[in-house]
Amino acid sequence: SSQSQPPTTDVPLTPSSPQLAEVRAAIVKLLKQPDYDDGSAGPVIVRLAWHSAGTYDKATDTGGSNGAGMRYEVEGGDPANAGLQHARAFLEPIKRQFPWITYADLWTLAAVVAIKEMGGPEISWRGGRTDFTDDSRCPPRGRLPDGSKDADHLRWIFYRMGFNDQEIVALSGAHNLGRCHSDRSGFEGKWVNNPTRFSNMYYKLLRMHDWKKKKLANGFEQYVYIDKDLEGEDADGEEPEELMMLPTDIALLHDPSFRVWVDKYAEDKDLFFRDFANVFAKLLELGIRRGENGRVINQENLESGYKS
Ligand code: ZEM
Repeated sequence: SSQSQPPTTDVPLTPSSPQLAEVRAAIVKLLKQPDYDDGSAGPVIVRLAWHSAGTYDKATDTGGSNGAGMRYEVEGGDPANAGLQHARAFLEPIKRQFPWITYADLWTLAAVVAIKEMGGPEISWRGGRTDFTDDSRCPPRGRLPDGSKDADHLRWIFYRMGFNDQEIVALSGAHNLGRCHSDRSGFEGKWVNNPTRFSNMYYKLLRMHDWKKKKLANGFEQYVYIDKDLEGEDADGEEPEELMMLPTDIALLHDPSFRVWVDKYAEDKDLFFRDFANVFAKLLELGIRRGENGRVINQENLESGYKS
């Protein structure tokens, strides 16, 4: 049967539980989407999880992945979140099949499963998030990074969440995945040739090429590189692919403290995988308070009658 039984006692808390294994398997199945982008729902799902968590503000202890506030217009309608409705729509059948899992858990778990499926590291994940029942706790707009800005902006945004320079560079390695869409962010193109394969290629390309500033028809400025060997048509008759970097990606290259980590990750894939797994797990836990035995004890969880 396709309908999973709701657990009798509580939401499963550990990824090893049989219920979560079922959800994981269902997520794996839906990742392949031949008619969407580069054939995978993975990248946009990773971005959904990141934007759900990246609203965290350490000083006020607000935002973060608990609540799944992006279902509400006040957060989902933030221009920074344009396009993420596709990721939510991909995951909707899973929510219907496993009604006991919260959106907040599903979005974060799906990203972890997608990264692994795309060849990335195993990332530790813990469940127990609840969903807001109204938009009163949604974070204000404007907390997510702006790709047209510089190193100071990256520090302003990511220090607010509690990350350091090394973690900023490691997190940015997610740009191995997916692409920019001019109708979502205004930027256009992908960072690496195979955007559905998790690797450290992003750092290698960042260092390897002479990135040239390019102004798009919509006025957006990004950096591009066209592989000289691929000019005209290559041996397979494929069009040459123009790769891109955001101004914030290029900032990692030119800031001396960030650059140390770009170099390390370009040269050591295992180190990148380890550091990325750690920092992505940390991202997904921002603002989540857990009591003994791992139970989430955020106020909204207690109010929703979530048993402890
Ligand atoms: Zn991204 N990101 N991001 N990012 N990102 C885009 C796409 C993706 C920044 C940014 O402005 C943009 C992180 C950090 C930062 C992903 C994951 C993560 C796009 C293109 C932009 C403009 C959106 C579009 O047009 O569809 C900036 C400035 C960042 C600061 C460092 C972090 C951290 C991420 C996860 C750990 C992913 C997977 C994508 C590809 C999405 C897709 O639909 O293919």
